[in-house]
Amino acid sequence: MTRLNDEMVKGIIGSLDSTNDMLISMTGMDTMGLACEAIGITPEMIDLKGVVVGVVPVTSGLGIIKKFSESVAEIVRKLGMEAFVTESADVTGLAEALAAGAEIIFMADDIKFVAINTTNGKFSHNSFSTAAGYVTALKGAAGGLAGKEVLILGAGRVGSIAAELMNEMGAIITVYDIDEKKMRDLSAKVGVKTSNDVNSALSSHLLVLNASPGAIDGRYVKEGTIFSSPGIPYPFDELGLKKAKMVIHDPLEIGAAVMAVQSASFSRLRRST
Ligand code: PYL
Repeated sequence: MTRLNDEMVKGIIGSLDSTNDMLISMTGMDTMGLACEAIGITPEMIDLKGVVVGVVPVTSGLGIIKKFSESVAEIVRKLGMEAFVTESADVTGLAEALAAGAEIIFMADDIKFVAINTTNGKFSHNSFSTAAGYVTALKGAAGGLAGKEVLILGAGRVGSIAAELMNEMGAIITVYDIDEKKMRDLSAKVGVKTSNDVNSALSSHLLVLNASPGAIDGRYVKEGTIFSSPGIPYPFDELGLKKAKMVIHDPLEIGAAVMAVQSASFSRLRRST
């Protein structure tokens, strides 16, 4: 998984409203609606009022990313929950969040980013949430994926989960990854087609889920392509942006919003009367 850095995170808090507007115009769903759809519920089915969320900075590995925890807290607040960032990091921060009675605790090291529901220990992963969020965004933007050709760039954790989710939706999937073995393994597991030429794959697909860290060469982008693109760093050149019909991208918001709703759903789903 590619790691965020201070530069990629610094603008998130100020751009949450424009991300929400982008999602409404491109997918027909706001951030809350998309997060709910991604886990198969409707906003009416969950009561987020009064949910207290603790975000704990973690210093392991390459250390704390400036504003990462504050950005997660703000994403959660925008969904209608209360959120705080703990004063301390690591285990001391975890103890602080638990002592404060947080119902959900977010923590991320360089490998995993989780949202733990402290009422029952169930937790949400960023890999699943990012895949589910961006697949849902693509489905919304494309008006459904059943029977449609979709190209997935990247057979890593997000790309693989996206392949499984879209396979279940009846999409006709081709996957490309620079790592042949990863591509073959995913093809064997999910039964998707593979491509060994990213540029010819790009030039023959109008629906692309980009979950890779690689750049996208605009010369091969098909006119009118819809990109649902969690991949970081931002991969598009000017020509690609000109030819694309839509580019759905954010560095953290969609994944974190799905995590927040999914982890809350482990304790806050309204009993269907
Ligand atoms: C969650 C992001 C999405 C893509 N890559 C993931 C990443 O960058 N993970 C590392 C997050 C480190 C956070 C750091 C902190 O500030 O607490 N440990």
